[in-house]
Amino acid sequence: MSIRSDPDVSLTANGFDVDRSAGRLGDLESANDLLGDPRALRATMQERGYLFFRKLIDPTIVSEARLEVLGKYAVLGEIDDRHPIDDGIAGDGEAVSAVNLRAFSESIRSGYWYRRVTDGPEVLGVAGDLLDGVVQIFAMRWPRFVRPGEGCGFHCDGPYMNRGTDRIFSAWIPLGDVTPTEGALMVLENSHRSERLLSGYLRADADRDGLQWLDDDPVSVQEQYGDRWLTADFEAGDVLFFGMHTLHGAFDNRSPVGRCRLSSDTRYQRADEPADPRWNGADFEGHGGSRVFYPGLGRWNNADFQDEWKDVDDRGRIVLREETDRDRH
Ligand SMILES: O=C(O)CCC(=O)C(=O)O
Repeated sequence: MSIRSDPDVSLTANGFDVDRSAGRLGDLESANDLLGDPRALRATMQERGYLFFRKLIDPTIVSEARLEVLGKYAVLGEIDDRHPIDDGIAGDGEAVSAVNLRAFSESIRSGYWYRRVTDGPEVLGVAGDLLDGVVQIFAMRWPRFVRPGEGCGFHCDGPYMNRGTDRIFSAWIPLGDVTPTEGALMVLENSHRSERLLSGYLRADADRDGLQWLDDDPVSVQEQYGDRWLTADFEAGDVLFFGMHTLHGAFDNRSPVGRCRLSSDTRYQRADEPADPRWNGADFEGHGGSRVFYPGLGRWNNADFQDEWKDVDDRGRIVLREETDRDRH
């Protein structure tokens, strides 16, 4: 494949090596030539299970969003501002346990430039073409700050999003350049056609059925559900859309310079179809309880590393769970 990732830094996902050979790892194919042709966009999404656009959004808009978000993480010490903030170099995160994480997380999701990216005409336009009607974005938005050493398990979005309709598309948007060694997204080619997923996992409801990540091992996932892993050297302005049945995850962030990966995932559906109450409405319920979306910080060696949602008290401050046997190993 053509990714620029440093050949000396091995690519891993969830700590497992990812095989770089041509039969195992390939490039996402650009769909830029289909922009403005809704029928072709729909047909190609059905065929590929994803649509990848280079520079769908003006990179200067994405850069504004990046600075807006990283500046807020710097306040928590999560970014080391002895380097330029835009470099996204990880800090010690000392303030995380002391602040109101609920208010912090809301401030990221409601930021002007962040919303300009996720709710802008470029992304809504493609979503509208894909869904052939007026679309709305899910009220919940998932900005992700992924520190060196962190990643994301393999899953499909369907079981997490489908209590309203299953006609939903996710958009994964890098907020800045993101190479595979820095934790780029990876989608499994042809997984959206996997009978095995369609007849089992994809019928589940993540919350009612207590789903964990489907798997951690990129090779075993590949052998069971699809073909090559597909990825890219993502650049500011790029957008990757995929459907609820497309299996995906992320490379571990192994940045040799300690750079954090910043990205966003958001979901879009038709405005005239029922919406999943977990993520929609004024006071959406999420995964229940008093929790805040704040993935990562595995070095705290806490069960929350397995979980992207942190328990918080009534002032929004993190409540760490008891360390479990599993965390210790
Ligand atoms: O960015 C990531 O690490 C995971 C994103 C994801 O799972 C999604 O977009 O559904």
